[in-house]
Amino acid sequence: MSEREKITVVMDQTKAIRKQKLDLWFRDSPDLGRGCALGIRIRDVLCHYHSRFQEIAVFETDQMGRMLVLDDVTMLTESDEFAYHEMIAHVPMMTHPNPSRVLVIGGGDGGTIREVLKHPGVSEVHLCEIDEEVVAVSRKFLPSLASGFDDPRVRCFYEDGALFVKKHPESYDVIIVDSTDPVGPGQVLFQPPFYRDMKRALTREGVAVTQCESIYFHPEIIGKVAAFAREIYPHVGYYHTLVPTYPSGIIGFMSCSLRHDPAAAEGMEERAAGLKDLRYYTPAIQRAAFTLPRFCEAIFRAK
Ligand code: SPD
Repeated sequence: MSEREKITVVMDQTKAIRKQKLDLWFRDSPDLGRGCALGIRIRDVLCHYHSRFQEIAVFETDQMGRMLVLDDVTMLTESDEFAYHEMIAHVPMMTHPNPSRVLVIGGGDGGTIREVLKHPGVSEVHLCEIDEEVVAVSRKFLPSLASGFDDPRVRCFYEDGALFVKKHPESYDVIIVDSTDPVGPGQVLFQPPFYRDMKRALTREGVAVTQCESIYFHPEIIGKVAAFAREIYPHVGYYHTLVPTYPSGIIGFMSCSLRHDPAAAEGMEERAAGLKDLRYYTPAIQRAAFTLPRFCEAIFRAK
């Protein structure tokens, strides 16, 4: 049976489930959530199948809009994705004084690209996503996220992100790693060699930002990444955003900058005034997001 035929079978099964009008709940994987898992009520299964790389599902939730799930892990819901995508994109974009060439690794749903394209100086955005199917699913079921894929400045590469950065020295002003969690193939994106390769792929005033989990559930990961990142980059900081449908309701990012301090970048107010349709990001939030609670400061600074 071909991949496409298998998808059709699964779609038929999900249609049968719909007809039964069951009380369906999606429960996030508890593996990376200290045994806690958020439940979200599902109204409909819009798509569910295995790509070459992972299990992909899109649900219509009861009250949180559509939801993208990869390998049982919540990637986004339409109701709160803005808080994640605005913060992963605008913080590095504002830290660099004039970002033009941008690389997004992962992020096949398109939410990060949508935000990057709001910056008028951007000339090229490269998306390196290992799984072409994530882009296809997003185009079909999540049009409010996928709007940037048709922009002429965007070019998609369906490759391994860790190998891609190695091949592009001194190429990008900003690199954004919008990855899944450090399990399976995503693990290399949380390791020192990848951080060193990203540094080589940045231009002189370059800024890289990586998805770096929750201060409540993943202190070991954050502490480990911060420790090796500080040996590679002159300015390293950890900042967070509030996303109710992620485990613990909070998710953070490691910011690695070659020249500029993201908590003290200049000219942000004027540039932010020109960005359309912001719902979460403000320059004041950018500065404040780097201020960590006492217990987290200790994790971040630990060797
Ligand atoms: N624990 C899940 C983290 C998921 C982060 N990436 C989400 C992709 C949204 N563009």
